Amino acid sequence: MALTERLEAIFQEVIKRNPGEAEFHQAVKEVLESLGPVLVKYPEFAEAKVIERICEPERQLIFRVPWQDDKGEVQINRGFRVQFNSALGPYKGGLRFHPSVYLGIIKFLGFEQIFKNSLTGLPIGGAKGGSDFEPKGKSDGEVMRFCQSFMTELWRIIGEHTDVPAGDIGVGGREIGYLFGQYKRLTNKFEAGVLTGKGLVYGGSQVRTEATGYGCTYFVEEMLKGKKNGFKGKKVVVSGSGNVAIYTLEKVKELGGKVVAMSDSNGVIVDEKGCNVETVKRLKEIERRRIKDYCEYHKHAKYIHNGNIWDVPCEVAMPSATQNEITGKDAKKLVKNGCIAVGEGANMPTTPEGVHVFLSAGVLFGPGKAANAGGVATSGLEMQQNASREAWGFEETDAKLHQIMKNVYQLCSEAAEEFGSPGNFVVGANIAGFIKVARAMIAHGIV
Ligand code: NDP
Ligand code: 2IT
Repeated sequence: MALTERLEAIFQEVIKRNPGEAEFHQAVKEVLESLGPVLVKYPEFAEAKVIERICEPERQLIFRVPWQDDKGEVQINRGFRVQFNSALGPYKGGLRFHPSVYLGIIKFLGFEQIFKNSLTGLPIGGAKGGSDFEPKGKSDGEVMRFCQSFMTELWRIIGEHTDVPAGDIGVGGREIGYLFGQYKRLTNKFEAGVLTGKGLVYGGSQVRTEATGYGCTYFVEEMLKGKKNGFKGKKVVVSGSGNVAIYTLEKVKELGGKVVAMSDSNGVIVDEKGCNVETVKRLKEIERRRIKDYCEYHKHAKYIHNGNIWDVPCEVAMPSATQNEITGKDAKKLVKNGCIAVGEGANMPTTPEGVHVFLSAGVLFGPGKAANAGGVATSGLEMQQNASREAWGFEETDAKLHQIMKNVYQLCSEAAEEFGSPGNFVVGANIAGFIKVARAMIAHGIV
């Protein structure tokens, strides 16, 4: 979609002010492309320069993270926290540890987080952080020392009412534990609500581990239901084999679908009988091994080194690894092979060309900021439990997550309809997420 003159000018300014941050530019452009009709209906948003303000993070911290490896050698990484928007509540969003991390990645994730968090209906603002640290191949001791050093800077700007980090790529239960331990030590406070994704024994919430994958599957189920369809008997491809992918696999299977392929950054496994949940969990969550090793336990499965997972035919695609993993070419291939629905478990996994291919072909397309909102939503539920010193049961928490995902779908669907793009959940998610934040920002005055 073309941008109106005003939105184009805003976008050009964003490029100028944030040179070299391609992923951030991409995420901003996608949102701005949806906002034309919003500015027509609400000229007060333009007048108060809400969009210009929303594109500028409220605060950005970049810091040195020195640590010592097992050989005693000093290592230096770079840490980030971008506190993007606090109109709806304390800054909230994950930490990513991956060698590809730089400011542009953290800003794209933080920007998307604003609208995603708004869609959950919970009182949380948007943020993201992380480091170019590579956790793969590191010992527990190295990861712990890194996390302690990272928190030794980060603790100054976070807090249960200020900014509440959680996990993302490379940051799971182990890392959150080390980060929490160091925060507690530095502040001399057991402030459970400062981080989410904690272990169940020290203030974590049931279902947080499962939440993003379960939530994404619930979202796709809603899209399919809208077409009088469902997961039953569907072939599904889930990229990645980390936290989001594993619990997508588990829930898809529960709903009667069959996940025939998964991956990691080295290759793809294809199991036409349906990927085995227990094997993937053991390999990835406990033993921290590669997806290729799946074939040791399931001899009929195939491993394709450096394969392209989107070549595997499926009816539902659930990209759950990383940004820009589905290109325009991949999307065409998926459509040709009979794909009818896409649920983005990852953040921005489809390139703009890919999104265009899916939408033009009438594929049901659940964009990340809606489809993967279940993770942060359950983080919001963890914050509620911490604030009231309660611990809800699994079923109760899962029911709340399920209801939130239905609401997110409804919000996207209604906004798409109201603003003239029925069935386009990209437009729906951007508009519904934006309007609430914009109203709060206007209420707060020029801040
Ligand atoms: P994990 O670290 O648990 O798993 C990431 C998976 O994706 C691994 O299989 C990894 O393979 C693969 N992957 C990561 N980067 C790349 C890359 N550059 N190229 C190919 N494969 C890659 O992370 P999560 O499952 O938590 O996150 C996956 C996605 O979901 C991310 O986009 C994240 O932002 C998003 N997300 C996560 C949420 C959460 O609650 N955890 C919530 C909402 C969204 P390898 O091991 O080889 O690196
Ligand atoms: O992208 C995301 O929404 C997350 N990584 C989860 C953030 C959170 O605060 O739970």
